[in-house]
Amino acid sequence: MAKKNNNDTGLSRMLALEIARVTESAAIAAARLRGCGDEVAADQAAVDAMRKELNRLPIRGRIVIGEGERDEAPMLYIGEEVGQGEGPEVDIAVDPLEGTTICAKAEPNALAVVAFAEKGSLLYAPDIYMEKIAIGPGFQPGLVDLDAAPKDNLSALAKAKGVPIEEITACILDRPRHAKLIENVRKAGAAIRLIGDGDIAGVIHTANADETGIDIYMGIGGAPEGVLAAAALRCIGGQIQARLHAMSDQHRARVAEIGIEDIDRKYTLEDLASGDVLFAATGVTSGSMLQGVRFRAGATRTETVVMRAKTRTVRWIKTEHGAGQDR
Ligand code: VTB
Repeated sequence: MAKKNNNDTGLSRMLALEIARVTESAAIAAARLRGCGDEVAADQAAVDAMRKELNRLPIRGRIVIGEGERDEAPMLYIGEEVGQGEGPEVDIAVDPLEGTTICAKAEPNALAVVAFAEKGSLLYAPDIYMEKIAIGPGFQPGLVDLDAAPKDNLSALAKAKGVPIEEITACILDRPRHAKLIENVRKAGAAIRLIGDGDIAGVIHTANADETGIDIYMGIGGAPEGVLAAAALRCIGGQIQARLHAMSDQHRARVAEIGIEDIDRKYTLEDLASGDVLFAATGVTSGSMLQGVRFRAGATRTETVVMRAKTRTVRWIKTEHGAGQDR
C-alpha cells in the first residue's frame, strides 16, 4: 500500500509548528513595550518582528489581511509577498498586535495573531467595521442570526443550552455604538462581559464557554479581526455570521474597490475562511486565553495556541526562549 502523504492536500503540517515562531516573536517584541503608553511603538515592534519571522519561512506567502494598504503601511501591507519565495502558496492574515491600547496600558488579553490559509480561501476584507455574532460548537446551524432581535438570539441560545437567559453571558466591545445593543441584552436578562478591545479573543471565547464563561459574541468590531476570528473557529468549531458595516462613503468606496458587490451580504463561517487553515496566537499580556510574555533572567517565556482546521488539532505551546537566541 502506498504510504500516506500528509502533505498532499491542505497546508504543510510543518507549518503548524513554524507558525508558532511567527506570533511568539511578535509577542515578545510588543511585550517589551507593554505598559509604556505608546501604542504605535509597540505595534511597530510587533510588525517588524513578525515580518522578519515570516520571511524565514519556506513559503510563497502573500499578506491578504494586513496593516493596511501599501501607501499607508510600509510593512505587512495587503499584497506584500513574504517568505523565502519557494514552497506552497499561502494567504496570510496578520494582526501582529491585537489590542494595541490594552498593550500600551498593560491590561489583559493583548495578543499577537496570524492565520495561514490555502490561496484564495480567506475573505479579502477591507479595513472597515463588521457586525458579528458568534457562538460555540454543538448548536444547530442558524440558531442565532444577525438579523434577529438580541432577545430572540439569547433566548434561542439559552433554550438550546437548557439554561435560563440569566445564565447566558454575551461578550460585547465597550463602545458608544453599542449602547442600544447593551441595553437590549440587559433587558433580555443576560449578563454582559464588556471588553475594551480584542474581539478576536472575544469570539474565540465562545468556543469554550465552560471555561471562559462567554456564550455569545455580539456587536461591531473590525472586519480584519472578523476574518481572523473565523479562521480560529474553523479549527475549533462554532458558528459566526458577519456583515460589513460601512460608516462613510469612503468605506463604501473601499468595499467597491476591492470587488465586493453586495455590501449587505451576510457571511457565514465558510465565506470568511474556508479550506485548510492554520491559526496561531501568542499572549502579549496575560488574559483569559493565554499567559502573556514573562521576562526572566536568562529566559523569556511565551504561551501560544496553534490550531489547524483540517485535523482540528489544537496545540498549547509553552516556550522558553533562551538568552542565546538570534532574534
Ligand atoms: C475591535 C477590537 C480590536 O479594533 O475589532 C476594534 O477587537 C474595532 O475598532 O482590538 P474600534 O476600536 O474603532 O471600535 C481593535 O480595537 C483594534 O484596533
